[in-house]
Amino acid sequence: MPVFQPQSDALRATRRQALWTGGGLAALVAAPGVALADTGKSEAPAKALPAYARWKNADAMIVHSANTIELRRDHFGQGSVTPTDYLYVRNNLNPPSEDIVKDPDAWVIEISGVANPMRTTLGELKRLGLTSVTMVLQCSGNGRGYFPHKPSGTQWREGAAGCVTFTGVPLKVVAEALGGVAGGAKYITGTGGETIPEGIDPKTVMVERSVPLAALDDAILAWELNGEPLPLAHGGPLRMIVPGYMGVNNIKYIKHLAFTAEQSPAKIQQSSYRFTPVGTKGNPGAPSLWAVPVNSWLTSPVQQGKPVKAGRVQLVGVAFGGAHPIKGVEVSTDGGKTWAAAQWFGADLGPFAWRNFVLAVDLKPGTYQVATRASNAQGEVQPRERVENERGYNNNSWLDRSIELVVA
Ligand SMILES: Nc1nc2c(c(=O)[nH]1)N[C@H]1C(S)=C(S)[C@@H](COP(=O)(O)O)O[C@H]1N2
Ligand SMILES: [Mo]
Repeated sequence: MPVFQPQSDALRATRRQALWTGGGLAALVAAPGVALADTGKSEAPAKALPAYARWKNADAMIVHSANTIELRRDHFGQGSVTPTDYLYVRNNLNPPSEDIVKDPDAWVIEISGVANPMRTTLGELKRLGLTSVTMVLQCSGNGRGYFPHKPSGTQWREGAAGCVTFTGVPLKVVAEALGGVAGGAKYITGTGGETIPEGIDPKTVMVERSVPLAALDDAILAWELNGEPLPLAHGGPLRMIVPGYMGVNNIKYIKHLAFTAEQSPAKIQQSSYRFTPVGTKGNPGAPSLWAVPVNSWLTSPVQQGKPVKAGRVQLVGVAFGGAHPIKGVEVSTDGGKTWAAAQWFGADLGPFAWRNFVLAVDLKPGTYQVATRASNAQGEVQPRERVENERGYNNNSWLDRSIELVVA
């Protein structure tokens, strides 16, 4: 039985980190007893990976807590797909026991809101159909660490995101096999398989999310990640995947999938993951964290303060269009005064994937403010400023992610 440890806001608040200083942050975290600028509290030595994610690449990850693990900005690499041991982890509750991935085909899922509701197994789902999608998986709080009002929650920088391939059955095929979606359904609602402790109103902690029925065109029930059985850390044995939607909508260890007339009554749907002005609580009337916004960031070189050799420099990064395909990305070395189009490199893995880009520049010794700005097929362009909001969601400001490059 997993031990229940809800991540209270108070708990998370104590984990706030010092202002980002590139490699300097790692040094701070690694040094015991260093006082951090914004809390005055001392941070323990770098935390170890939790047991369920021990196989992650420890050098590549920042362990904020047992349930929040981020990829370091200088470890994104230059491949088109994020290796599974480099993919961030975010759990709202402790994950279920590792036992549930021992016999994946035996996993039971209940499907309702169709003409013929039923309980079925992963083994049976595998007989229905097969598809793959490569897509950006990103936490709504990615970039929260830049918000000046210090929203509660993990102070992610760039690394609560990855581009990965999920394989499974199209949800549409499942719905058709069960006689079609019931009349009046407006949402697809998925329920996570975590054990809810007794004595707590399940609605306050359960991970149950609803997305608009339109997502049925692309949604899948997935059992493979990057060509391997889906590990527990990423929602194995079975996960609902909703390409183009923020991380939270991709329900891990899904045990119930329902086509519903209303959105889930769970707190995580009704008031958490809502976009509200600073000082205002989440509420059902506020926009839900669904669509992924257009975004990009430099991934190399990003060692702030560590000089780069003068001459030819390859500026490398990732760019994605979010809910719409990526169209272009520009790079500035003068803090956004002038921009130059970067080149794509690597594979184009479809409308929901990110793409790697490079711009070769000749730099004389000096200090440069390097920024990247993506645009998508919908005509949306990454804004200069973040849109302030209470919980620090959806940061796609190019200014926040710009870096100071010292060339010597
Ligand atoms: N069952 C369940 N599904 C979940 C979560 C969770 O806590 N429980 N967290 C969500 C959030 S907030 C994010 S950002 C992603 C993280 O996916 P990852 O850990 O595979 O990177 O899973 C989502 N799906
Ligand atoms: Mo998230």
